[in-house]
Amino acid sequence: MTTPPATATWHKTACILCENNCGLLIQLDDRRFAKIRGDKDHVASAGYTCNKALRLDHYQNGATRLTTPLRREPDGTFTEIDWDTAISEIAARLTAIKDTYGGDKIFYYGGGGQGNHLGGAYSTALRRALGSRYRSSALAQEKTGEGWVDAHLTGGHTTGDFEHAEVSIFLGKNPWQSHGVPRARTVLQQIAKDPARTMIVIDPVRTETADLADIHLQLRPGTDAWCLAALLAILVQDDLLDHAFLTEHTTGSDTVRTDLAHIDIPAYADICGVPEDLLRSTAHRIAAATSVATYEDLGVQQSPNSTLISYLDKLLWLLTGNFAKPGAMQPHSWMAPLAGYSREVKRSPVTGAPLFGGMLPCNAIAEEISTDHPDRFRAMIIESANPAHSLADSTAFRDALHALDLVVVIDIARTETARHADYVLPAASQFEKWEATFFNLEFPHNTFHLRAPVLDPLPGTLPEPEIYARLLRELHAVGRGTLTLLRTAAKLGRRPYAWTFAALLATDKSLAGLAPYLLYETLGPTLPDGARSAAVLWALAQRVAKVYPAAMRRAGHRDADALFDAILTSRSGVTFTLDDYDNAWDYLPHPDKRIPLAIPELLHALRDLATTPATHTTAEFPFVLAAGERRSFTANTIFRDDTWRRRDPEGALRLNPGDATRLGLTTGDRARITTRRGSAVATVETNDRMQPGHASLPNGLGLDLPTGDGTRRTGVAPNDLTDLTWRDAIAGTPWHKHVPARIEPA
Ligand SMILES: Nc1nc2c(c(=O)[nH]1)N[C@H]1C(S)=C(S)[C@@H](COP(=O)(O)OP(=O)(O)OC[C@H]3O[C@@H](n4cnc5c(=O)[nH]c(N)nc54)[C@H](O)[C@@H]3O)O[C@H]1N2
Ligand SMILES: Nc1nc2c(c(=O)[nH]1)N[C@H]1C(S)=C(S)[C@@H](COP(=O)(O)OP(=O)(O)OC[C@H]3O[C@@H](n4cnc5c(=O)[nH]c(N)nc54)[C@H](O)[C@@H]3O)O[C@H]1N2
Ligand code: SF4
Ligand SMILES: [Mo]
Repeated sequence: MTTPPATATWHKTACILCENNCGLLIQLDDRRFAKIRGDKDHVASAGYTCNKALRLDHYQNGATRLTTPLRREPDGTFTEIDWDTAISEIAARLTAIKDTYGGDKIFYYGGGGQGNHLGGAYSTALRRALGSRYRSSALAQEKTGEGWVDAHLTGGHTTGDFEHAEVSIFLGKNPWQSHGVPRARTVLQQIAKDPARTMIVIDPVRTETADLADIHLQLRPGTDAWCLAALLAILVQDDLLDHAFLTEHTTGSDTVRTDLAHIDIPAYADICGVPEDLLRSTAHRIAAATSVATYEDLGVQQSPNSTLISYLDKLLWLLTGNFAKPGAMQPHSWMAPLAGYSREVKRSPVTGAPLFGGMLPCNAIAEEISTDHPDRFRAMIIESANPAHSLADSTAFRDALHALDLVVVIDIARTETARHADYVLPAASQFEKWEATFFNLEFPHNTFHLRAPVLDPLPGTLPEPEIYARLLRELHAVGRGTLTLLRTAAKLGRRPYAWTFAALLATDKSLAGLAPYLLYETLGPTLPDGARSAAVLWALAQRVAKVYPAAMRRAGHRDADALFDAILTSRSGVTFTLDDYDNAWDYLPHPDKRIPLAIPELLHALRDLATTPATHTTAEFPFVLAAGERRSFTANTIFRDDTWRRRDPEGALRLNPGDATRLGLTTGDRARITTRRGSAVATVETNDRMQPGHASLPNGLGLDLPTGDGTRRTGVAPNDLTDLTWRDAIAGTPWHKHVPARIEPA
């Protein structure tokens, strides 16, 4: 790599590896990323990055980038075809499926990863044109249970104010490695240094975050429900509740208290393996704090009883009055909500699985396809996701893909999923197009960052908004007259455009769902710097102005157009809403502005806990395997290049030293892991962070990367080991962190 000249430009962009999307500056050397550093001007990250962002050249210039559409032939091989052929054939086949079976048999998966949600915002128009009704994404294997609980309680997602919290609780969350909390390592170190503040980590593993904690509840894996129920019972039985808050701001607290009053605390302490004294002192510390913030993540959301746990987590801060004040939990605005928040739940057509947040549980997808039920899905469009690797039971999912009449994959690389597609459409990378995420989850100031391209698209690739637009053009989704009218209005200015747009939608309701496409085709071309893909943000800015008018004005935006212009021109992101802690109440959808605490189904599950099995291992499968841990060199399957890893290149199987000795294994040995569903071989790392009986494998390894004549795999693909039936009884979210397994020398 040659050193770029001193005058080389720093391009403003953001990291695409986790939801924090830290602002970055990148210097190019031709198409390579020569230098990467944090963007100090960035509205959210202010210069912060972690170790992973500096390796992004391995994403941009990875060896498996696609540069032409591919079509699978009857003999299984792929032919390179041109874009026009690909678009017309796909449109024809989608139309045939729609006409034969109904558009609702076309299932959509993905629509965005950790860095790219702009394309997904246009996918809704294609789905509308096709009559596609069902969809899912990775959210339906982590956050949908929590979202349903939120829908009942605060009506939407809440976020913790860890910068100011006196007590911070991380429940099945290792922010030192996985982030989620903005500028996580800085914030964690500040908490650890301050003797007045307390960090509580609830995790079976002594994680890097636990190393910084004041209190580590190192429970037995999968027993969080009992642990949290015991903490809540102590709050109730020792009368540590915030009665003023409960009376003024909630309903149903008596019902909840009655259930918690009966809990046998010593028995539950015993089940979760945490000393009762420690649970008691922890509950008292929480109750004494002026503010408490919590973050629950995969350790509980991908473990048994996850929806119940989400409820108990939220009761912990609600019963202690930790809402709508500095350092506590807050609702927040959205540029675009990532999921629906509804208490009412529709069901899937074949298995009747609950569509929490409007999404099919990931573990149910294969079952909705691999059946002869007349309502089975017939086609799947997959964008920005690698479900053949990331969904439970990869074999079952691959079989499901083969049972479909049509699979279209839109990706930058020839992924494990793309290999099973009928058509693969090559997307421009996230640094080659206008991009943004809707991970805008903060309060009191919430930010949004539209990123300009750092370089031109790799020849042969297209941004997703253009791919969706080409399909919609081919489908003749919108009449030419409508488009001409809007184009003319766009030339006259934003005002006339807004009026025309509103008038058209009012006269033809069927156009509403196609709005992103209309905007792309008509407003898009008028936007500066080729920012055509940003057109949909104009509608989202209107939404922000309508739903959060005061918060938007406090953030300095006069109206929707002013916000839209600020988004278009601010290369380090904008604050789009600014609130005060009191404004949190404005976000509650309930007419009485009180939080209804009692959720009957979940109180039922709480009562059942006394008899719910807490152990899922057997003599045959005696270990609990956490299949998919976040480590310093994991990033889902975004990097398709093993050389990005500076450490742990094979993604070791971590084992407690005592277990390893007993099995005759030591660091560097090869061990076979067997589950009810599959088997794999990994390299062992003995690690005293693990407790006996618990083992972990990292997330995102086991990719099949091309060699000259075939593929090569490093590490274990975790979903070779998982099973569709290991899922939450309520939300259907998987038990990836709780896979009964056998381990033996290989
Ligand atoms: N480095 C890195 N960062 C990432 C990602 C990545 O791939 N790599 N992925 C991003 C994504 S998509 C997500 S969703 C987040 C996830 O972020 P996290 O949820 O923080 O990630 P995990 O490591 O999967 O799980 C968190 C913790 O759960 C613990 N755990 C396992 N079993 C149990 C249990 O029974 N109870 C409890 N209480 N804890 C348990 C594990 O020991 C682990 O420390 O990370 C994001 N950030
Ligand atoms: N066993 C187990 N399974 C898990 C987990 C676990 O902990 N254990 N974690 C789960 C979680 S929390 C998550 S979030 C999922 C993540 O799994 P997925 O949702 O499948 O997403 P990623 O692995 O992030 O893959 C993103 C895909 O987007 C592609 N891509 C990157 N940039 C672009 C672009 O600009 N355009 C397009 N079209 N494509 C692009 C990448 O090549 C890749 O194929 O995995 C889940 N699966
Ligand atoms: S914290 Fe997340 S977004 Fe920020 S640099 Fe690290 S991986 Fe990228
Ligand atoms: Mo995730």
